[in-house]
Amino acid sequence: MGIDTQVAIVGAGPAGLLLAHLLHLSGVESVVLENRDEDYVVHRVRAGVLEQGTMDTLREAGVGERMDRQGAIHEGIELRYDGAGHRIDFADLCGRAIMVYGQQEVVKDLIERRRADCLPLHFKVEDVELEPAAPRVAYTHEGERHELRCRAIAGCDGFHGVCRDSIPDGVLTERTREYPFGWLGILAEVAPSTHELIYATHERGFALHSLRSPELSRLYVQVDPHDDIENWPDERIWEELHARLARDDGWTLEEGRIIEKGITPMRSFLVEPMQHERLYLAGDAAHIVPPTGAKGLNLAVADVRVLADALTDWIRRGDESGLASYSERCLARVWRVQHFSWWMTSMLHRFPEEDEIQQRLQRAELDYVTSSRAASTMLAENYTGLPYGWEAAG
Ligand code: FAS
Ligand code: PHB
Repeated sequence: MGIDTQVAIVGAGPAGLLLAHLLHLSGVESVVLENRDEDYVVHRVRAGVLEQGTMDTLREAGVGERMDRQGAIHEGIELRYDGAGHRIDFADLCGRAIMVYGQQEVVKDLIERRRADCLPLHFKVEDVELEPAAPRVAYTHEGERHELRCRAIAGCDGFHGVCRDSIPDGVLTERTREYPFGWLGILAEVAPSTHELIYATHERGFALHSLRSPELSRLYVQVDPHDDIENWPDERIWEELHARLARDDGWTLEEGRIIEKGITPMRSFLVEPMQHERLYLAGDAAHIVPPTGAKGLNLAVADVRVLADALTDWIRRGDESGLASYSERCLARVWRVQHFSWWMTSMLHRFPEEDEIQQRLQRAELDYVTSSRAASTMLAENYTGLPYGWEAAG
């Protein structure tokens, strides 16, 4: 039976687009299918922090030039509580850094490269159906029904996609934890009031001051996950940010016009395994982490690095061992990142049902992390991202 492409990739987020590009660099053909239109995909405001490994991956793949020109290298973050700031110095503690560069910019760079390479990327596809065993993907595009016969399918369609759900019941084990809070995120037209990210915990709740550019600030406050954004006029958002980010030395937060705001629920989620037949899940299609550790996008990159190598070894060299161990290799990192994201979230958020002991335990953890080199090194090396292959180091 003939095939129409070697790999069918469902989803044009960071996972799908980067996978397509890495496969192309290895001489493996793919078709990317996205159900939204391009404008939606390139304007969705999401992650903002790239780990050292993600930076290196984009540079090595030849799609990091604008990131290096427009992104900002950060060598630390601040933890803020009780009116005092405590810097976690990544460069000193682990010799690595992060890059602040919006996820939508990464997606734009990857789409631009896909176009420049004249490779198939279809937006606004509908009714995607897949058969992991065939393998084939059927979809409707511009009013016509199509079928893609392929060697493998990459499910990169995010948490709400169709790929994970196309796996029969009983194959996957789902692990999930819902948190009793969400994040209200804003994008504000104001120069950031800080040069580095500030993670603040306060009796009123968590707050984060992140950045997007010299003119754009990205900020978050912890809210009830079922709250409605209509209950949050701009004035109320700024009031909470001022209170939760306050520092005793007179530091001030500058306000600006809010051009985007929304509430995101918070969960830890993953499936085991991350594959079935010739369908391989990557990124949010396979796992979700609370954004406190700035890991979601970076974990997607780590998955597709493994998947691109494994698919190339099989398709180009007939070596299927990488695909056979795909889930096991990815899940070692996924569980480490799940733990780190849970740990950062638990240390910095207020829990509705928490008691005095819980609060004192949190404070003890924060005091230790901000005073012990060993404890702050653990935070630094996880936040900047453990080296690829760490999981195999044993
Ligand atoms: P994505 O969800 O990005 O991409 C999946 C793509 O598949 C989408 O374009 C979708 O339209 C498409 N798709 C879905 N169903 C389809 C179908 N049936 N057919 C075809 N295409 C389909 N992570 C961080 O590290 N820091 C953050 O601050 C942060 N903030 C976030 C805020 C929000 C509101 C959300 C939802 C997530 C946030 N994340 C954050 C996590 C986020 O960045 C993800 O980890 C990252 O987008 C993962 O990339 P993908 O796996 O490619 O999934
Ligand atoms: C962001 O800039 O959007 C961001 C940064 C750090 C996080 C989460 C989100 O932990």
